[in-house]
Amino acid sequence: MKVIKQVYLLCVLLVTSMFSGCLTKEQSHPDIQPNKVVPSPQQLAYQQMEMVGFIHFTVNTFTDKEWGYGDENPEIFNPTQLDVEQWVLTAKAGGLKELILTAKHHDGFCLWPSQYTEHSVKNSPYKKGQGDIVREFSDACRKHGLKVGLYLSPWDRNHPDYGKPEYITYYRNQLRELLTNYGEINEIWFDGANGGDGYYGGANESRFIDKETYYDWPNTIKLVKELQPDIKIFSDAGPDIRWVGNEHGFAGETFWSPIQTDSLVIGDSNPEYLNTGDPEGNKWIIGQCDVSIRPGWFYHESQDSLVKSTEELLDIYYKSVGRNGVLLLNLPPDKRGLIHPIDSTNLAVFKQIIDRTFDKNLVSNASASASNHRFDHEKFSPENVIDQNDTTYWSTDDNVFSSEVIVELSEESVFDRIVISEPIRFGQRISEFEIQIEKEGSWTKVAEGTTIGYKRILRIEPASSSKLKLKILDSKNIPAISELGLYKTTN
Ligand code: FUL
Ligand code: CA
Repeated sequence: MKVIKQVYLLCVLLVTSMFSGCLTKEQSHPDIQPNKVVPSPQQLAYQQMEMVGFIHFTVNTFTDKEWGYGDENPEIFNPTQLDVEQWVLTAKAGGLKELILTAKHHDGFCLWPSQYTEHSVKNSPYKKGQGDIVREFSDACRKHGLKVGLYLSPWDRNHPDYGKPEYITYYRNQLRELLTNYGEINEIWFDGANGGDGYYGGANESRFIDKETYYDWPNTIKLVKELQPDIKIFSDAGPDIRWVGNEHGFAGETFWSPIQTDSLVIGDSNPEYLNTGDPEGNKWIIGQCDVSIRPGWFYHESQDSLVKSTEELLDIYYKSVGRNGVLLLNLPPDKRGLIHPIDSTNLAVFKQIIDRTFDKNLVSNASASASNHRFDHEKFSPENVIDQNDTTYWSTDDNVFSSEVIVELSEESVFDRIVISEPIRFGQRISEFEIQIEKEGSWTKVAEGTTIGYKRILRIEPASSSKLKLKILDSKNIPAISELGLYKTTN
């Protein structure tokens, strides 16, 4: 009897140990507890695009204006060499993963033959009134693997009903057209500029609306999501993507993705607040840094000498993508319907420099250690920050909010760019950090910062060392780092 019991116990032990051996890392060590506010999978995919583009094109291109009054004769819209593939290929060569077209700007002129207005391409000489630029654009984007975004200005200086409830019906009818007839739309852009003087069907007057109530945004947002469940909605206040409070393409040095949306009104937000975000925010809303490659959003020949240089574009990149934002760069086609060669050249060279800079991560063959690592388990090992895999991460034991990771390179190397990422699927956590390098046996601080988020890129003077220390000084939750990369710019 005793022997049987012993054999039985042995079997039980064997089976349990066999099973625990089979347990995946996942089951034995669950991931860290996410923050209350995290991005949706759609937002995560959007953030990973890093750079997207804008195409501002309408009657303004032909009148040399930035804001059309709404009284333009559709016959002036006559791009003789329009080539949407040229736009898309230019954007693609520049590393942009999505393009957003101004289907309708404040002048109310529609680039598609909307059935609800005569103020559109159907009354222009373009393709003898048979053209549909939204169709051409969305087809070309998809053909070349870019996501499609559309801008539909809420303010309409042409429409006679602007300011009355009837206009909201008109606006929603147009949204319905755009979001049902053109396939999958990845982003819709709601501009905050609203109300003022305009043509308004011949009334030629000023009309002002109540920003809080006029558009009934909650129902418009509901309609958009019904029509396109995975779409991301941009406005200054979200709900999926937000403005960063300026049109220079600069996110704040401190930049939290969450913001407090309870009392936010679309079209009436506080730029300073949007520029830093809020660690206590109740919603994750991606920061999108919009900027034009030229001084204006629309093409003006007089600005051909003022196209942003590759150096300016690089600075914008570091202040947007490098600060946990997504860069939205505008490329305005000219009267022919083509992006000017100065713009496309500067953009392409910018992208080549980015690619060259971030081609070789100096941490390959490095090793990493940390002052604390969660459960001393490999799932949270400091080695995970140098494995060049976004999904693996280092983290600390519960209640350890400050800690440090040391990366030791296989040989002394020169670097001037440091890239750090948090695994933001668990939320944004780190609020203060510094970087030190070892030089002749002692540590020197070379960079410091507050937030990290999806990606933080630090530009430093070229430094030569074989050891680097990332010190997390403060964090809103136990810290986690998915990647740390070191690079050297080249000429
Ligand atoms: C602003 C608009 O008024 C500009 O014309 C442009 O479209 C820019 C992206 O947003 O609010
Ligand atoms: Ca990793």
